[in-house]
Amino acid sequence: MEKALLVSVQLKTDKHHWRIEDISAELEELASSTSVEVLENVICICDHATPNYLIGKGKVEEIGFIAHEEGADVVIFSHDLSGTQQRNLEKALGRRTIDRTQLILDIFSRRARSPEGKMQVELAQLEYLLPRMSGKGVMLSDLGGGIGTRGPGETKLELDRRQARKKIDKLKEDLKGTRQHRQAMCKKRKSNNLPIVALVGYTSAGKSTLLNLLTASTQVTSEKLFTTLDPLSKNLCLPNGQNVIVSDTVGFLHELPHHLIEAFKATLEEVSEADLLIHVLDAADPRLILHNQAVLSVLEELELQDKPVLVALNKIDLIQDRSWLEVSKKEFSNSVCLSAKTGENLDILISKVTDYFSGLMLSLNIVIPHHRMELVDFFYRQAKIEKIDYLQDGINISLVIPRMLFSRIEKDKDIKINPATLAKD
Ligand SMILES: Nc1nc2c(ncn2[C@@H]2O[C@H](COP(=O)(O)OP(=O)(O)OP(=O)(O)O)[C@@H](O)[C@H]2O)c(=O)[nH]1
Ligand SMILES: [Mg+2]
Repeated sequence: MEKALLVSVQLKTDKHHWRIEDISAELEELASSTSVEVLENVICICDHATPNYLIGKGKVEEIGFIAHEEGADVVIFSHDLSGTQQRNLEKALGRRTIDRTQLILDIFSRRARSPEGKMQVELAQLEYLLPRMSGKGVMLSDLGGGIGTRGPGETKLELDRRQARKKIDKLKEDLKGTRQHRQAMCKKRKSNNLPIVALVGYTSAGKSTLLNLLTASTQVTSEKLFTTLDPLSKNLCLPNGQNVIVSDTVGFLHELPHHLIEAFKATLEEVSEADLLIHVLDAADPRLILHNQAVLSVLEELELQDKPVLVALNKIDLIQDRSWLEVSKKEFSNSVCLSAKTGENLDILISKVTDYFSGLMLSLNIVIPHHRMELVDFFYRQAKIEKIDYLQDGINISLVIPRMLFSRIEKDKDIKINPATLAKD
């Protein structure tokens, strides 16, 4: 296992408001989510970035000394480095030096499972690396392998600039194809008229655990960051009989590297189609407010800030002082405190989701002819049937349907809607 020396950097000029303790804690979590052994985490607070080394020369020497003493194979910076800074640091420290983006890309390359996920990660890696390859076209394998030099599925990224550009074009082309396929799938679900609820939130907030609990599925969960890269959608039947699709998504992160935002915009299409977002927050994490801000800004970047949101303040089983929850509940309007692990208050979440969608429901009485029996099946799947009578001149059904289904019913010439039930609504 590679031995890593971490360097957590806070610049007074940084735009975010993360304290150095939070920056260094997150860097450790990220590093532990890949396969390195963390030796030490050096803290570095500077006024501003220097063009050659990011941090001051004296600090670089100190880090070089520690790296040597402890036998580090790689040095990982919490801050993004320019190509020049990275090359200079590597020379000065005498070992491979990578930045936060490379670390995150490394985690993503390990986790990507679906062909699309792999392509997206590889594209993001190449786009990140291209401007950093030297003019002659240094083979990446010259870096000696290890963290940050591997493509998805453990393949080595062995390319010169020209090849990298070609590969980027090819990946973009291939991704277009898979994207069209996914859009078609998404449209199909939409045409089924099933509302979509998307679980969004900071990485490790408990989205997949909540999906598993809600829909009795077996999505992989772990304390490591970015466990889920491939979105998964499952059916959930609400207590009022209505079916909805619940979608798990890739976790967000503060200052999510630009390349990844671009790469995962497509994966997050599911979120853009969603009728309701459940924002899962780890309420037991001291960085709760920072995580919330980070998620809101990613949503904004994806232009999804106007979607209706229900906040799930998760992991309350870990919170001893419950009075604190009242405070955070005030902070987050339309929220539910729950535990996806123990199931506490899951019923409240479900009833909030149900309430949300029942506002969008319509009660109707209709008559359909006997030769359209397939409609009965359809309504059993898509609506809640309250009463059904098989009469001589047709099947009389009282049912509650999602409002968005109404236009489809209205268009069907065979379905007769009892006007009295319409007037009532
Ligand atoms: N104690 C406790 N642990 C929880 C709860 N919900 C989730 N966890 C744990 O938190 C860790 C992360 O959970 P996941 O469901 O994988 O989180 P996620 O949001 O899907 O994370 P990514 O896929 O990495 O974005 C796992 O170790 C879970 O067991 C909870 O309510 N209480
Ligand atoms: Mg997950």
